[in-house]
Amino acid sequence: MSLKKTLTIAGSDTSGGAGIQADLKTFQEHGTYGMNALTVIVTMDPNNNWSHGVHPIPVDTLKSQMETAFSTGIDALKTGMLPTAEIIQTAGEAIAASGIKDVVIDPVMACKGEAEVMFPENVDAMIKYLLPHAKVVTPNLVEAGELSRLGRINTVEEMQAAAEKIHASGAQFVVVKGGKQLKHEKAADLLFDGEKHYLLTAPKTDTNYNHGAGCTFAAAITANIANGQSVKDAVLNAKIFVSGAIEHGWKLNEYVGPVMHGAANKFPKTEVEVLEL
Ligand code: PXL
Repeated sequence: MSLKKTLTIAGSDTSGGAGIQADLKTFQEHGTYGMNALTVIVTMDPNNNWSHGVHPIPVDTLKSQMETAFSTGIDALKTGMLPTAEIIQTAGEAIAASGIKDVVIDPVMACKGEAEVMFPENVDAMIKYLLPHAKVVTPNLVEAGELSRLGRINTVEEMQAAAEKIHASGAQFVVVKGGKQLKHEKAADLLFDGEKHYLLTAPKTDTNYNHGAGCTFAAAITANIANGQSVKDAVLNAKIFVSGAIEHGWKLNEYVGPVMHGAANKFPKTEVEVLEL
């Protein structure tokens, strides 16, 4: 028996909830074979409020990892935290040269709870080197505002406008995640396929234990596509998966509560509604 091969080009979250840890756990839950090319190691200081240390991996080491992984014949890949413009360019060029089409870009710009340091050159590099190769891109509201150059996004209408601009930069499908900031009675995400907009809604979970939700969502989309689902089904099923993970989020310590990555496969499934706008 063989398995679909899924790759994450992303950072290590030493605390285990986000980054490659979330991706590999999520790949496993979806029955795909997970591999990774590491871009950065993120540590957390227990003596200084869990503040994050960011330790990029040398570009040549990243290139060697991607060469290893690509040589095996990857079915689908995702990207996560790419800490510098040089690493974004390196990853984007390698993905383009690989010819892999099922590419999910999670345009991570900052970790939740950390000051939102936005390096303008990273945003420029994502637009130039990643979006043209994205089958799916999954920005949150802040990231969608940056990638679309529209600035602050607060409403579903603004999510639609941002999705259209990001699509025009080359991403085939755009998923704008409403998250907690969106003023909506449901947990709402927008899917734009280049023609139609769909709003995906699930009941809101009142929790702070949602660390790693974005990575888990994008990894589930990647695995679903590798398993042969259409992008629309992949996104819908990934939302069901991540909603379960968030509902069962838990307290790791006084600083962080990760999602429970495998919850959707253990507990009753969350209902997600799809509305064409
Ligand atoms: O949640 C965004 C994220 C992605 N990747 C890595 C992280 C984080 C946040 O902590 O550490 C490696």
